[in-house]
Amino acid sequence: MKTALITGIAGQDGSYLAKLLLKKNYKVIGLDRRSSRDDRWRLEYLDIRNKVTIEYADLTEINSIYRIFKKYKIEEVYNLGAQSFVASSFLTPITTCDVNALGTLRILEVIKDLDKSIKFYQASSSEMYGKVLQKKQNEKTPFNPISPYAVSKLFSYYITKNYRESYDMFACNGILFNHESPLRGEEFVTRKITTTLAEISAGKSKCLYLGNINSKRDWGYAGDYVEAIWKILQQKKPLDYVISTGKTYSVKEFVTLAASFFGMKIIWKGRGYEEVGIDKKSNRVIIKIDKKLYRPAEVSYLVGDASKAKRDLKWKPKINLYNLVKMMCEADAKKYK
Ligand code: NDP
Ligand code: GDR
Repeated sequence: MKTALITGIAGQDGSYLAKLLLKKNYKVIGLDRRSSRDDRWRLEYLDIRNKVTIEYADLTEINSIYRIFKKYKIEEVYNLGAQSFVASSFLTPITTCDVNALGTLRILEVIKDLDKSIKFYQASSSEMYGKVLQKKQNEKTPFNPISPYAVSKLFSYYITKNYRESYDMFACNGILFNHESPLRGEEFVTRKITTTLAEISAGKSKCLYLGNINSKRDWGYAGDYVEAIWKILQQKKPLDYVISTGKTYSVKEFVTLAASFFGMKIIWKGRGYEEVGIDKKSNRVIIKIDKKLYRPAEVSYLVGDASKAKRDLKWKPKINLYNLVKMMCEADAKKYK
């Protein structure tokens, strides 16, 4: 039985990955920080709350990380813990970098010090491409980050590569494009859309306020993406991989599709901040733009080329956007049935 450590186990990806590793007969240790709220709802949703071992620690405190590595014979580390909300990184750039950039370095230092045979996975992000320099982004595309979050992730990307090359460590980056699920945090746009439309449809809310609805993203399903994460650490050589669907859609297209699952047909009228979405059946404005939800710098277009993952990992996404949105809308609608 292998032992794996997942940082950020209470998050969306941490929970799905824990479920996958348990299925593969791993002993799963989860690094989680203490919270006054019970934030283990995702582990409960997947029915694995009592099947993983939770250790309290914080990525900003190296001693707490050391303690876990000394207590268990860890063989694989999946570093998923992060301040993961891009918009917040403009408000708390220093904390974001402490957790997302230095947090990675702290783990790598502990591994280098204790046992260099431990395999390490870093959760890198398509946000690192930022204001994109190539139409479809792959492992060779130059990075051009435009948020504190993206800069913090770029540090981690390079420090992971640097430890691999300098110390012969099995350290890899997965450059994952956006991936969603019913377990996605409600602050991210997809889940904000599906939860608010469920509320509107149940008469609990009147309007969905959004920022830049023309942004385009390559959205996949988190359950598919954690399989790729695991596969990256099972290869013979430590390498970096782009994980994506290869298709891109605007936030507006996501809203229109999600609304259809609630029996609404959206007609878009106006331009810029004045643009609204009207539900044709009720003839009510149910989508409005809120200027405050725009970011100081906007990543307006992302689409990934995962050919390398397809070739080496034999990985491809199983769930398309239609089925992903359907799954999320059905899960959120259930609350009001
Ligand atoms: P989530 O925000 O759902 O999960 C992140 C987890 O990290 C949370 O459980 C959070 O804990 C924990 N965390 C935050 N700060 C600390 C800290 N100081 N010490 C220890 N743990 C901490 O993110 P996802 O599951 O969606 O993403 C997983 C990783 O993948 C992240 O690193 C993210 O940046 C990256 N990524 C995600 C993509 C996506 O589309 N989902 C795409 C590309 C990369 P708490 O609950 O207490 O806040
Ligand atoms: P992103 O995800 O920034 O791509 O980062 P998010 O869902 O927050 O935004 C996607 C796009 O939608 C636009 N948008 C809004 N976003 C939010 N959150 N709320 C709104 O009301 C809104 N209106 C429009 C945004 O401007 C953006 O263009 C996610 C995170 O999971 C990161 O951790 C990860 O690294 C990247 O995906 C890949």
